[in-house]
Amino acid sequence: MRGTFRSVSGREAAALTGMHAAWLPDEAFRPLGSRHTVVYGQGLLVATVLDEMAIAGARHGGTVRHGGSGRDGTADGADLVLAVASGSTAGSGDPEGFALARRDGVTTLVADAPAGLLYGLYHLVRLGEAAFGPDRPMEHHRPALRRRMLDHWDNVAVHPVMGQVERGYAGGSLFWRDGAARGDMARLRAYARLLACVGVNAVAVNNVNVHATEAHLLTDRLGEVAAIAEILRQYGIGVHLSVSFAAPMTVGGLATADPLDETVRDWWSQATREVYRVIPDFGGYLVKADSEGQPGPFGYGRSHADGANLLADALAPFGGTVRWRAFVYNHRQDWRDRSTDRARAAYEHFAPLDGQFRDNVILQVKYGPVDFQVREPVSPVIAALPHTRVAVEIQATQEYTGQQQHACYLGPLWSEVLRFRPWGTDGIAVADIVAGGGLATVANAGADDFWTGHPLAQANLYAAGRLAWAPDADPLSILDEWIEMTFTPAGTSDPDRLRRVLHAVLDESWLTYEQYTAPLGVGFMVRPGHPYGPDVDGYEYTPWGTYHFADRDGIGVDRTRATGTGYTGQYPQPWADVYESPDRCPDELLLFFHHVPYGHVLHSGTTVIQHIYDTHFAGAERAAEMRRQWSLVADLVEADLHIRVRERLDEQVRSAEEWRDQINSYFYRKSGVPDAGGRRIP
Ligand code: GCW
Repeated sequence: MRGTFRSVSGREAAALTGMHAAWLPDEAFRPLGSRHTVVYGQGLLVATVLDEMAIAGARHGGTVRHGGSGRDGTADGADLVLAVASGSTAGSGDPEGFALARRDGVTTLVADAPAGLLYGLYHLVRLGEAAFGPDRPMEHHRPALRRRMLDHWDNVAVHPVMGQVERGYAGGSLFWRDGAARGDMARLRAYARLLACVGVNAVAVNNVNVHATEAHLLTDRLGEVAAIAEILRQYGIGVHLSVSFAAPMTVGGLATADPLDETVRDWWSQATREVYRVIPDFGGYLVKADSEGQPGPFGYGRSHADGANLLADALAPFGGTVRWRAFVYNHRQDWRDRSTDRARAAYEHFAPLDGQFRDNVILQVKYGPVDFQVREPVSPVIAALPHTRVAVEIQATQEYTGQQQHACYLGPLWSEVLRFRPWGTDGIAVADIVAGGGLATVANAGADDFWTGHPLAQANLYAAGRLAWAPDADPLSILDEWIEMTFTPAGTSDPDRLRRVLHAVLDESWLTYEQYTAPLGVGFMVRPGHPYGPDVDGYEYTPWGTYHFADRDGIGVDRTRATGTGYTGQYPQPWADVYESPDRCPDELLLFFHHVPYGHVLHSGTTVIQHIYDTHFAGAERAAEMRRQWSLVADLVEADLHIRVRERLDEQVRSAEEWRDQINSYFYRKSGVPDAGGRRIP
């Protein structure tokens, strides 16, 4: 029995659309595709599993049989059994989980629900032949985070400044093109399949900055959203829409968007009812309100709880969720005003509202208090609302981490965030706090032939999904998985060299990027607007609230309670005191929390100024070494992929040298302190 659609394999997707396969190349299915498989269960996602297996079987010589809706207990000559068995004791108790065992030459995967079967299938693909070796005792798998979301900042109409995708570095949008739906369903299906493979179960299809055209997706252009939902549904992914708080006025023609106004409440109820009529499994709304020019409840003297609850009430009858972003701050700050601290803003706005949000509100918080910098402390907001569901937001699109020109594997950064324990070593971790709210990742894929512009940036998309499923996973093991699933090294003439080089390029690439850009957690120092490349004072006298305060004596932002902005007081103990003290504050965050003289000695034993010189020389050298490493695998990967990465590494090396020289020169000129190593500072 087959579904009414046919899924596409990696190679087919590439042939259909001219795109390169990402992870899940056909070869990855050989271990499964060469087996005799019986599948039990019914429903859309079971049909997807059957399709995957049928294609793999046809390619690799195996067979697949649909055993019907219920498992009758026998494997019937099969060596792989994939079964949905509701209420089964073998199940995991989670509709997305599965149990796996191998006995007497039969590998059996049992899920409570079809979604678990699909995730189990991709788990088997990752295991490869290991799933068919010696007996395996029963293992249970389930996602640690319930909601594993990708937020696309895609515009429908090309925005005059931000383009088709805001902060998009991967070609156009997979969903939209020049004001219309892109309509490339084969590509969309291939994308959905990649996402399901890493466990993503929710996608927002438009930018949180909702412009005029995009506002209509909620109403008269809902059909275009439904067409996307139709594809994503086949891979267990629920569609979400970013909506404008002003929609009742801009698309509804009302005179107000006041959340306490009855006509406004009715408007949202009606609009939402229509959404669910057209898309019954619609996920919910994502809202950026009162932030960077977006409308919100403040305009009516109402709170963000009033605003979020308005939408939550409209969604509740249908089981939908409103994701309300905590990214609210004054972007028209006077740089002369030392009492305002952008880092404090989200906590000040939201912590007092704890307990006031409806159950179907998720407060979506950026991982750091400022804005997706290469190094920030974990946002204190995550720990400040015990009675509110909280999600943490990370940025796969590399706005501040090299814009997919630079190789920068962010798995280790995100892993640190998810493992951070706001109440110290005995307390729970961020991953525990967000178990219900989940992880939301600003997406980095687009219409680019390699999906992500920089082919190695695929690793970030992969890791975002896998870390949401298993926040404790080692990010370097995730990288191993991605390498195996993408490059099938075993199929090349020198698997070890290929693996070694990919690790040499990516393992420490996040720390390398940190080394040659803004030092010790101080952030920014980028060109205003597009924020790429160095500009030490680029944001220093702007209204954006992102300052470093360097003068001839020292650098850094005093965020202490004793003498600074008081931001350290937003943390529970022990961090409130650890960050308060320049002696206890971790080196890598020193300048985020403290203004110190250039001669301040770090725990590492070196002075701040010497650290700046050393890391910038080292970072640029490491970028050059990444490029050298990559040159060693020209014979092991597709030629055009090799060239694309090489071109990007050329740019990374150039840019890293530019960063090195601008930062080093700037601080040498400010401080007058020479480099102890006597190296050339222009
Ligand atoms: O970092 C900033 C970006 C904006 C973005 C904003 C946000 C979508 O520069 O482009 O807007 O964050 O997260 O809302």
